[in-house]
Amino acid sequence: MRAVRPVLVETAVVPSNTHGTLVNLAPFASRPGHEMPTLAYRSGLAYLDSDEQTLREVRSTAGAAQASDPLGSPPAEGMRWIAGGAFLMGSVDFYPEERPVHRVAVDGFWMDERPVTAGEFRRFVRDTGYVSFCERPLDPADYPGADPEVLVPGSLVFRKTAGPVDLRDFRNWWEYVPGAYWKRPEGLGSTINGRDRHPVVHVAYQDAEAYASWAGKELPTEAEWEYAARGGLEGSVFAWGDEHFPDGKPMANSWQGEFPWQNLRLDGFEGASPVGSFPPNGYGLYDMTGNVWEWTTDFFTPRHADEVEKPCCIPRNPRVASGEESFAEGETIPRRVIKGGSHLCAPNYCLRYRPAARQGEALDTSTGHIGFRCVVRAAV
Ligand SMILES: [Ca+2]
Ligand SMILES: [Cu+2]
Repeated sequence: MRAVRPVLVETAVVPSNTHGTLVNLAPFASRPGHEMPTLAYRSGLAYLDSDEQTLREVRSTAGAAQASDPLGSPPAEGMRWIAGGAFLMGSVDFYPEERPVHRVAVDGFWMDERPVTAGEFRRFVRDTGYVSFCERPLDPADYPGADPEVLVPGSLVFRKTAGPVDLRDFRNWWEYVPGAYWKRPEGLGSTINGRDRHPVVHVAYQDAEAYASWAGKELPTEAEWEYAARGGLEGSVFAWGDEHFPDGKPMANSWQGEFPWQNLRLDGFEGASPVGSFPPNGYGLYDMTGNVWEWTTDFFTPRHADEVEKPCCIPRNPRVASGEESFAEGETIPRRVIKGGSHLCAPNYCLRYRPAARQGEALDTSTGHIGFRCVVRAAV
């Protein structure tokens, strides 16, 4: 595996995109980015960004990943052994919530090579009769002041706009669609026919958990997810290195063009793509970035833990188990971390198809671009 030097971008630029122009990163530090709508907007609450924080920049090197043998054969088909090791988690070059860079160690684990697909989720539902979160009626008590009309089962569906819109208001492109759920991704009348190999979407956190436990698996922590997504490349911008489109080749399903109206599809896909449509990362994992966001078990925090100075004290298998810091301003539903960005992430709006990128997503919220994959931890 080729190691790439960490890019500590002083000049605030990323490698050239396919048009050969440089994308200035300075605006990203202050942009809200791909803020996820949450159900709170039903009650008319304005979404407010937390202020950018002045965060300490920590630059240090992590210990090299220690290779270790997988313990036995894969616990299920389509899983990869990710040998444990230490790595630099986070980034100082993009959004404030990715800071500071700090060393973290994780033990080895098995990870799904691909996001869970709609076909796999269908098997789970057939086997268990599971009713997903967004198919269930909503309790008006949980949404004080909400219009009863929107308190019907449904999910958030992306609608491409006819032209440029105000990027500060996600309601310009997200629509709450009654009847939308994993099997009807665009609402009544839509189906997943022909999309069995697409990642399952419109899954809330508890749906991902329910699937994982049915499969005898678990959801990854944010640290495990990011370590795996980096594929052994220390400090790289993307899961495959530092070039946006190496040799002009798209490496993930993102959005090229001006979001949310102009989708140039240079990667071949207008929306989600069948899992495994792009090359795997250094650990043999597909679609870690782009395509759909993936749930992790950690509660969201507006920033990472500080770097510890002493190597003895590097956090091992860290978890954020308390939701206290996770709330978006003015909201009452805790948020967990989602990773990897999606096919809706575009440089003009949200450059989050990167291992370090992270966002909080409310536990009661599902959308057409969030899915998940599972892990199995080695028995200790
Ligand atoms: Ca695309
Ligand atoms: Cu995004």
